[in-house]
Amino acid sequence: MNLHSLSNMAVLTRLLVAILWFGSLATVTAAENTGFCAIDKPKEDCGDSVEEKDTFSSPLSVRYLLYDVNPPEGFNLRRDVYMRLAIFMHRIKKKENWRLVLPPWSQLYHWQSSNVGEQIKLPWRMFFDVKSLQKFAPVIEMEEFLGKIPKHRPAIDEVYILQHYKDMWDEGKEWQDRWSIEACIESTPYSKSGKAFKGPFWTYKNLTAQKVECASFQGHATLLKGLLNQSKAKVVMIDHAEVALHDTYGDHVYWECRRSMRFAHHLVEIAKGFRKTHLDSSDDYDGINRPEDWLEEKEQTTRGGGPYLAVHLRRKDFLWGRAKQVPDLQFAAEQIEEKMKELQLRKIFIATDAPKAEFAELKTHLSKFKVLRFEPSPTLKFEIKDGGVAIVDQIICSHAKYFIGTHESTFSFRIQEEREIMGFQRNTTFNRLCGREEGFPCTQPTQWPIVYK
Ligand SMILES: Nc1nc2c(ncn2[C@@H]2O[C@H](COP(=O)(O)OP(=O)(O)OP(=O)(O)O)[C@@H](O)[C@H]2O)c(=O)[nH]1
Ligand SMILES: *[C@@H]1O[C@H](CO)[C@@H](O)[C@H](O)[C@H]1NC(C)=O
Ligand SMILES: *[C@@H]1O[C@H](CO)[C@@H](O)[C@H](O)[C@H]1NC(C)=O
Ligand SMILES: *[C@@H]1O[C@H](CO)[C@@H](O)[C@H](O)[C@H]1NC(C)=O
Repeated sequence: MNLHSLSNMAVLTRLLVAILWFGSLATVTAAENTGFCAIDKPKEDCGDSVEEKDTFSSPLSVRYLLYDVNPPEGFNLRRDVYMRLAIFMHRIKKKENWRLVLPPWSQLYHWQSSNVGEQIKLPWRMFFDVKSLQKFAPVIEMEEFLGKIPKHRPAIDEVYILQHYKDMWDEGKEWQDRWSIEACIESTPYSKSGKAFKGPFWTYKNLTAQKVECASFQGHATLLKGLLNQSKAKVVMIDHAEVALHDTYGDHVYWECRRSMRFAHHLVEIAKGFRKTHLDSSDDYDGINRPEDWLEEKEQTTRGGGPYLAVHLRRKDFLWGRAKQVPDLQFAAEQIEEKMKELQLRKIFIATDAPKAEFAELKTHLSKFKVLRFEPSPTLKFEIKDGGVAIVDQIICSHAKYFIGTHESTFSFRIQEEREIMGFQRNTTFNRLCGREEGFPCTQPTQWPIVYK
């Protein structure tokens, strides 16, 4: 990466990040009112005066749904769990006054950089455009929720830890939607301390809950309605929310929710800068047309894309977790070279969690081509953190003429979805590298086509 553009980019990003941080509270509060608007109504019609008069105990006032996910899950699986709950909230938002509180990002297993400051309690606006999310479901950031709770009570009334039924895998057991409050099957990280329960709570040490119970659960996110109905609590938290399944995977509501998950502007701008400087790519040249507002998106076909091949090369834990389907560097390079010749391209963009030495080795196998990786300056990396770097990688991959992912990586899946939204031809999107044992060619990923209403 050339130094001049790097420092320009760093300055630009610092500015953007500063705006983001200092403007944050105002932005979230202003945006909140749109949370309960019907999507088709003009903004002025939906000022939510109930919320403004809200005292915490008033019966008219809103209820809050908090959630957390199995700790080892990665960022991109967590995005999927968000969708299940957001779609549930979307379905009930006209009838019930819930807010879904966005769980801050804390201590993800894959976020291992040591020189980027503490990676805990990171708000969603560092990664996503929260206003855009709010056009689909009534979501708010954790800090806004925290600002509303009176200090004299435990912040959370009731925690329900979802667990699978013990007999779920029993033979002959028919699948049916069901849930029930039951004894916890496994030990939980919650413990009583005085009158209240302490727990992980996204690393907020001062948060407590009044009640913690386990709920055996088998079914779709909408089944949570029953659980919420039997409770009068104002603040309910669902832990292990990943146990609840998608209502319908891949229908038009799924895709509306997915389209509302626009990335934070500052990350899109960083990716734009990189594409322009290093890959001769911009939406104009590449024939990519994406309205500012996801509500205005329509079905489209893109034949363009940036003049580069993008590869998501997942390494680290996938090397033993998916040993058969993940290629060694030499074999990955062979597959990439073959595709480069076919497509007659000169530049390769690699998104990877590989350490520097592995990337350097890969480059030696591909010396005929220009091989690039997004490497932010220390200052920029400090600001956007591991999560931001990964998103910039995803944005750059999603704009390429041709994309090759890694077998069963949710990181790759999210890129494929992004490309579906932009309307790329499916044979340029649903591709993956083959493991050496499988040989080349190998079974390619299932296609999940985008659906509009
Ligand atoms: N910057 C960057 N980070 C990556 C890349 N691939 C993986 N990572 C990191 O590793 C994490 C992988 O976890 P997920 O996002 O859940 O995706 P996954 O590949 O399905 O991995 P598992 O959750 O472990 O199954 C990402 O969130 C990133 O933090 C990459 O290409 N670039
Ligand atoms: C807990 O601490 C956070 C800061 O870490 C603060 O924003 C919040 O208001 C506190 N909440 C309560 C209930 O004291
Ligand atoms: C939840 O309660 C509401 C009204 O209190 C009722 O209309 C609805 O049918 C209930 N839903 C479930 C799933 O129990
Ligand atoms: C994808 O398929 C279309 C026809 O369905 C074909 O015209 C096009 O060349 C293919 N693209 C690639 C990169 O294979």
